[in-house]
Amino acid sequence: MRSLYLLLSLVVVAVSPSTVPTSYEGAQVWRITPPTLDIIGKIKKIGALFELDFWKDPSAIGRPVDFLVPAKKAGDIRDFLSREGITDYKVYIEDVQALLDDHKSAYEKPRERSATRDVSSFDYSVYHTVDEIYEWIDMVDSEYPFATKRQYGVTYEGRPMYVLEFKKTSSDPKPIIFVDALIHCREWISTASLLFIFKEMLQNPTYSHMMDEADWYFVPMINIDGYDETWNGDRLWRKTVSTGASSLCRGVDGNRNWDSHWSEDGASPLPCSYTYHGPTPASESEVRNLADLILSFGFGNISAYVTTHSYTQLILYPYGWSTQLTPDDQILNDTGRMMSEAIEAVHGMYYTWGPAAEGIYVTSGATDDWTYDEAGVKMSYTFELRDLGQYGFLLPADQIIPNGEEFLAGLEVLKNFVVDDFNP
Ligand code: 0X9
Ligand code: ZN
Repeated sequence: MRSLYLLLSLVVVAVSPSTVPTSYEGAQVWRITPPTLDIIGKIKKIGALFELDFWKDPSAIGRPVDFLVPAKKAGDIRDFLSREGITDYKVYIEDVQALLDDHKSAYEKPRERSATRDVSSFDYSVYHTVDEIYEWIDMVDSEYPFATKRQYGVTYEGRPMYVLEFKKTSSDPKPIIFVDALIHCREWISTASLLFIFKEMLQNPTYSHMMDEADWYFVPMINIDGYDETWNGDRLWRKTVSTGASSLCRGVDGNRNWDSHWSEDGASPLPCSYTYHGPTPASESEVRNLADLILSFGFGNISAYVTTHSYTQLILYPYGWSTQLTPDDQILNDTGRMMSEAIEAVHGMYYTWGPAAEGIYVTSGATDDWTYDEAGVKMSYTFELRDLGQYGFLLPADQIIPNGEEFLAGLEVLKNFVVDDFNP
């Protein structure tokens, strides 16, 4: 009886949304830079065994792997590493909870100051809650006649999902550029930097050509339920919050759930995994509704798609599911390099570019492979924004604007390419 009660309470804990902030007391982030394929294999084994949250998955020789080590697993992981002969690892983030506390106090204080409510006075140097971002969407919609908010669905928990359309009148057709953020809800910089970027496009005369020459569609928050969870429960939540009927753990990795080589390599069939691909392709309303919205433009009618993540400063393009290259590899590579150069010229930050499976690791069911193959978007990119791991997902708010400035320079290059390439 006692064990049945224990089991039931475990199930309740595992599937119910957090009501108190998740504690990371004693947790650390460790980094291993694997020198051999054998060590990469061993790291993967440790990951599966300890159900690790990889902040950066094992990929290639010499590429750092970051993972969260909860206090209660630290001893066992250390023993396992030493048994496997892995001694060369370092504690990369010493105290995750202290970093979380710093991060929290930094974003809570200045937010109280932003009292005025319009696009100009909105505070772009801090992170914003779900409701504040909804409010920003409304402000853009009401202040700019060529900006329209459109609802394209509801989330698992019933929140409205919006895309902002920026379509200045013009006698000639213009290329369409689609930008999204926050499919992984802990990657706050993705939305924060894009709010700043779209404000610049709207208000800074230097960037007015961005919306004169292209029509833009912007989804500021894909995984809205998860984002709310990161503000009110677990700051490091990554997945959706859906609950599978037979599952002990909630959530699906949105970037493994797209109907493109779904459930192949680089995605997990295990519901408790951080990279769980879900029960069926596009099982998540967040993915399904966005896919329907993209398809409503018609195959091949979107010129560029940028899905925004963090971290590690990468510009990735298809394919992720295989190391096979696309027929557009050369142009994706050249434009990736030019974006990287433009980004570096702003604040000296270096972004690596390349096909996703080689540039990072094999992943199936990701957004960019789907937009490329299924929606016919030739210029499909995944941006991984700052940093290189010092703060990881807990990037301090004072980096939002600099990160936005460099990302904007990258998007300007992409816009120039699609305008030149446009052939309606
Ligand atoms: O694993 C992911 O989904 C992405 N990294 S993250 O740290 N933001 O979670 C990388 C995806 C790479 N694959 C493709 N772009 N296809
Ligand atoms: Zn991500």
